Amino acid sequence: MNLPLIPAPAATTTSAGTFVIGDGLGIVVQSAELADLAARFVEDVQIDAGIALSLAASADITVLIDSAGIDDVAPASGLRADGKDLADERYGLEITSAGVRVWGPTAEAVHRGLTSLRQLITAYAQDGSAALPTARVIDGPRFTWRGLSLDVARTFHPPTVVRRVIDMCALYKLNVLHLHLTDDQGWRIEVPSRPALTEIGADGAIGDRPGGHYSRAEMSELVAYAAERFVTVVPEIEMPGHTAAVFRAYPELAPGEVRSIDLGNGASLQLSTLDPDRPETWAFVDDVLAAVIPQFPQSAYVHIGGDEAFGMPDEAHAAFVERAVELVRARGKRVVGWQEIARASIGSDEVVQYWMDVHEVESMDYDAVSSMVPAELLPILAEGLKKAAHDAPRALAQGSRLLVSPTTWLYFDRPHADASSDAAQEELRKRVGLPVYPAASIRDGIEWDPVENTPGVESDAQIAGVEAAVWCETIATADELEFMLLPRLAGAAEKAWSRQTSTDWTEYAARLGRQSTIWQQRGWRFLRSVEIDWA
Ligand code: TNX
Repeated sequence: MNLPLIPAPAATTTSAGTFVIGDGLGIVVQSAELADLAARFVEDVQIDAGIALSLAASADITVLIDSAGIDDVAPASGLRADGKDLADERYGLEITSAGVRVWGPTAEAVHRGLTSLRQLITAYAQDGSAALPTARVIDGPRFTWRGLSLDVARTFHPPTVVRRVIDMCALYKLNVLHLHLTDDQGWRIEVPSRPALTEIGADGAIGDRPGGHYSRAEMSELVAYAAERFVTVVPEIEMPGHTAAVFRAYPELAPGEVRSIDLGNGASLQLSTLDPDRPETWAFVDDVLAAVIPQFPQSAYVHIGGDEAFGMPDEAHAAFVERAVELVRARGKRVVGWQEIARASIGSDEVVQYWMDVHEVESMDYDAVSSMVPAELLPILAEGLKKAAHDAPRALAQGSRLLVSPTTWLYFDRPHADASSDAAQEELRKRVGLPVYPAASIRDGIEWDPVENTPGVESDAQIAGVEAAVWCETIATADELEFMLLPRLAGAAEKAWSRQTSTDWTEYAARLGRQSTIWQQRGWRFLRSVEIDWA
C-alpha cells in the first residue's frame, strides 16, 4: 500500500494493524534539541487535523536522534544552500499497534520525519482522531537543494504572505526559499548605505500595484521563521540587467541613455544595464553585498541574477559576472546565477540555474509570440534563445553544477491547463499566468525527470538540486499567488525529493487528492482541478 505522502518516501512497508492518534495522546522527545520541533509539530497537527496532542504526557509518539536503519537509503546528491556538507535528512518513521517512533541523525532529519507523520495524521483524520496504518518508512531526499524562487519585485508580497509560502515549502520538504528581491519594477531590501534604493527604488510595482520593501527587522524575522522550519532563504540581487529600480534611485549609475520597451499592462522591458567599466558600479555592488549578506546568515550563497542583460555585449556581460563572483567570494559566499552566467568563466563553486528549457525554446510558436510582444523585442529574444542552448553544457564543462528550473515543468507563472470545478477559479485561470507560455497541467508537472530532461546531464551528481520559480508579472495578490503555487508545488517537491525517476500519474493523483485537507484547514487557495478527487 502506498501511504498518502508527498513527496513519496524512499522505502515503505505497511501491515494490517492500526494505531489511533487522538486528543490527549502524548509526544516525548529524547533530547532537548528536539523540544522546539515537537512543539511546532503539536501546533501543526492541531491546525491541520484538529487533534490536540500533548507534550510529554505519555510516550505514544517518541521522537529521538538515532541513525538506525537510515543507511538503507542512499545519501542525497547535490549541494546545500546552507553550505552544510554532512547534515543528513534521512529519517525513520515507525507506526506499530503500540505507538509511533520518529528518528534521524539530526534535528533536521527528525523534522522531515515529523512532517511525514503530520501529513499522515491529516490524511486519516476523521471526527477528531486518525487511525494510522501500521507501517515502517525509511526515507531521504534524492537532491539536497529543493527550492522555490519567489518574485517579490514585480509584486511586493508582504511578510505575512511570505510566511505562508515558507509554510507550504516546509510541508513538502522544500528547504530553500530563493527571494528575487530586486528587478526593474522594485527594490525590496534595505541597504543602509544606499537609502534611496528603498526610499525611491521600492516605490511601486507592476501597474498600479503597491510597492514596498522588507525592513531589516522584517527580513531577519522571515529568515528566522524559515530557519526554524529548516528552510534557507537565499537572496537574489539581480545584476547587471533588470536594474531599472537602481537607476531610478541612483541615476548616476545608469548608462547615458536608459532604454526600455513598453510591454503594455504597465510593464516594460529594460534594455539598460550596469556598466562593468565604471568604478561607481563596483562601489555600489560591494555596498549592497556588505548590507545584504549579513541578513542571510544561513545561506552560503548569493544569487546574482545575470539573466537577460539585453543589449549588453557578451564580453561586457562575462566581465561583469566574473567581477561579481570575485566580490561575493571575497565576502565568504558562493555565487548562484541564472544560466547566462555560464557564458562567463566560472568554476565548480558556482551554481548555474538552468531555466530556458531547450524543448520549450525549440517548440516555441514564434507567430503566436510575435503577436504578443513588441516587434522591437523579437530579434533580441531570438538572439538570447539561440545562445541559451549552449549554457547548460558550458556550465557542466566548467565543472559547475546545475540548479534545475526548466520553464516547461517548474515555472509556476505558466497558466494552468486543468479546468477547475469552480466558476470563479475559471475566471482566475484565464487571467493569471503569462500568456507567452502554453498552459501546463498538474500531470505535466510530474511527468518528467530532472536528469533525463536536462541537456548534457547524465547523473544526479551533476545537479545541485531542483528549484521551481514563480514570477509575478501576472500575479497581483496573495490569493492569485496561492492559486498558482498549489497544487504544483507538491509536484516540484516530488521531483526534487522522491527517488522514483518516473511518477505514475494515477498513483500520484490519489496521494495529491488527500493533501487538500491541510490546504483548506490553513485557508490556502489552490486550483481545484477536475482531474483530482479532492479530500
Ligand atoms: C524570464 S527566468 C525571466 C524573468 C521573467 C520570467 C517570466 C529569468 C531568469 N528571467 O525576468 O519574470 O521569464 O517567466
